Amino acid sequence: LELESALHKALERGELVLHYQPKIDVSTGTMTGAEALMRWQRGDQLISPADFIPLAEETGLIVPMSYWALHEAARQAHQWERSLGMPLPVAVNLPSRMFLRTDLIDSLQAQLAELQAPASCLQLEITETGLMKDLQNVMPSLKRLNQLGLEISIDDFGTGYSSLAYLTTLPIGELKIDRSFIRDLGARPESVAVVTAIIALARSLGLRVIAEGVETMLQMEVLNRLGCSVMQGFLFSRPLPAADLESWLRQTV
Ligand code: G
Ligand code: G
Ligand code: MN
Ligand code: NA
Repeated sequence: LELESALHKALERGELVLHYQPKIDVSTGTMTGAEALMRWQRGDQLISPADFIPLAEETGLIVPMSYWALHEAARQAHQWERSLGMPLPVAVNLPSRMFLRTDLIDSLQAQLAELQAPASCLQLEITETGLMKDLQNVMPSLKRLNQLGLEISIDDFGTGYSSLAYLTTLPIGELKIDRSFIRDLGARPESVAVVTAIIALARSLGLRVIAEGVETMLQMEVLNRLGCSVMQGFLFSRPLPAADLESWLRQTV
């Protein structure tokens, strides 16, 4: 209960921050976007979302926190688009319950209008498990978001028992291969098989594919050889504060 009220205050006081992890296309050496990952700056402590997102979900605080994250990510993406002279979409992680809210579309539209930002500056990540748990109810919302111009990405793909038949009807743009398969790429032939299958699936459905959790050159090379050139992971950069990502970008890409 103490943590709950502290988290509530954190949101009001602006103690939540977004860090950004770049998505890299290794075939062109360019940054194609970034994923926003939330942290709680509590005094001089930086608290991981693993330690407060579950509580936020339980208490419903995740709703205002998600709206805050969407606004902040859109603001930052729009600023990068103007300062870098190219679109740099920022992906926000949303729990499936956000897609069930009747106010999601209107709120997003209002936020984008206020920022004068295009819908394409945001990408929305929903986990495969969250999506499949509530597919029928989430679907109309995905359709409207897609019509608005927001790309949907399925996070942790390969862990959540997707109905492949449904996948063909979903208005999604990207599959994000779960980190567990990337981690074992050099060691387990089974992981190579799963990753190969996901890449083929994405290709045949006309979806983009990205690998997350890339930590080694070997993983990068295997992925690139298998046909997945867009990647995210500690090999390239940890999630960074916006200003640090800008310095990283100037030095690296
Ligand atoms: O960045 P890190 O590895 O610490 O994130 C841990 C977990 O918290 C990941 O599963 C990530 O998806 C989740 N997470 C990070 N930021 C957000 C957020 O803004 N909203 C939600 N719902 N989850 C987040
Ligand atoms: O659940 P989601 O996929 O959104 O979680 C992203 C989480 O993965 C973040 O907490 C981020 O810090 C973490 N992450 C990003 N890149 C790597 C990586 O290369 N290795 C590991 N172990 N974690 C990573
Ligand atoms: Mn994610
Ligand atoms: Na993930």
